[in-house]
Amino acid sequence: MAHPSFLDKTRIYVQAGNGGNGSLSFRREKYVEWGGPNGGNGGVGGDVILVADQNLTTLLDLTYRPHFTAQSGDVGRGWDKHGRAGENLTIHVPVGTAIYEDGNLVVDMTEIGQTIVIAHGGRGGRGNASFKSTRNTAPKIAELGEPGEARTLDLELKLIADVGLVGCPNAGKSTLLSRISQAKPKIADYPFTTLSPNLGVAKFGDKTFVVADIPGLIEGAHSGKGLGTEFLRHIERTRVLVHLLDVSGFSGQKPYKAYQSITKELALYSKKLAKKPVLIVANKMDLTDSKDELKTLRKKLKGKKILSISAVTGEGLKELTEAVVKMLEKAPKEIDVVIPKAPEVHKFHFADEFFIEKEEEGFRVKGKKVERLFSMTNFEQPQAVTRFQNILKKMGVEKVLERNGVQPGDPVFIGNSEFIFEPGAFVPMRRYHRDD
Ligand SMILES: Nc1nc2c(ncn2[C@@H]2O[C@H](COP(=O)(O)OP(=O)(O)OP(=O)(O)O)[C@@H](O)[C@H]2O)c(=O)[nH]1
Ligand SMILES: [Mg+2]
Repeated sequence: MAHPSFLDKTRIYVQAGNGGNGSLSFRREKYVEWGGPNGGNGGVGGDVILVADQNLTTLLDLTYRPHFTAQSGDVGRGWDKHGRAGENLTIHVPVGTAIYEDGNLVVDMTEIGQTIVIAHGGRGGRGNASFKSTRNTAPKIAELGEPGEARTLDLELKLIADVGLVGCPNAGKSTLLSRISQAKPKIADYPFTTLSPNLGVAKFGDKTFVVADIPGLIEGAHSGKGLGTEFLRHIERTRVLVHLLDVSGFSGQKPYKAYQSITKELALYSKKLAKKPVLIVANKMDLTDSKDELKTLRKKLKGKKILSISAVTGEGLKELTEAVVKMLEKAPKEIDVVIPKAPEVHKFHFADEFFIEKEEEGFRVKGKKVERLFSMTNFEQPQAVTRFQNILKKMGVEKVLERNGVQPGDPVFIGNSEFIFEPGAFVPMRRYHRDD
């Protein structure tokens, strides 16, 4: 099970369905000149949903087709007919995929069948029937559907291997992998032969385990030296590490020194790595000086268990796989805890419903409620504009703007539109276009 062109990162674009527009319609009946309003509501847009699927092992399918759009809701119609909801769109990702947006972790898809709505469909706009009141018995107002959420997501699939092979370049990691599994990694007598991780499935008796062979580590790997960091994260989720040491003396580096520097690198990279159970393995025992070097190493490591093998002749490999299986039986299963991110704190946060930001050219009103109200208002309808202005006023947007020094005539931005501030009103400057 070799992964020669191992692919574990991709970017996708998801767009939830827009809500359908509400309908503006009046009953027309014989003998009744003006019937009541009967415009139905628009349907809600479909969500984009992610599901962790154990049958997938790469992100390849998503790379070929990175745009995903859920269905929009239908528009409402006269005779109180509501629009149909848009269908959800489900995207399957491999178990173990981490989802990021703007560099922040959104969710870790670690469990089989784990499901998350990653982009919410827009609300359907209300039709004019639902605006009927005693004060306004013939409302000429219908909301637009709310646009569905759109997100750009970075997906990262961490290799889920049981065992991570670590060691200096040239220690014989790839050779070992090729001997205990079907994998056929590149092997050569120079450092950094392995450029990206190789996976292999090893067996002992009826037990199997997945081994990840990563590029050799050097001092400073945790801070990006060599090929280090890029690949250390691949072994962060392994349950056991095999630390391979070249004891032949040919490398020029003493095995104990190599052991120390790699152990230090792992600890500097993450606490998680530092805590993993490690099996120390001396390799290249077929070479002449190896026995002496191993003796010295044993002394320095004072009683720590060290297995000795030759990845080339196969000596000691059975004992090695057996020891790994035993360690895996004892090692706890990885339990991933998803820590929810603390919500971002904005500077001018006055209320949950909205906040004001000073921009170069004027002020911007932000916030879920305000932005939703904005996107669902049809600015072609005078009654809708009045309603928009009234709601902003009731929410206290005007007061807060004034406290921040807004003057009559100043531009105020909401969503993709500009308004001119006047006491008691936000006068829309430009027509609002759905596709701006
Ligand atoms: N004599 C002898 N040579 C070995 C043994 N294991 C590996 N080698 C040799 O050591 C060299 C490096 O082996 P690799 O398996 O490529 O080493 P690696 O640790 O994967 O190296 P990088 O990928 O560069 O980090 C090759 O020439 C192998 O043939 C062994 O047990 N005995
Ligand atoms: Mg290698």
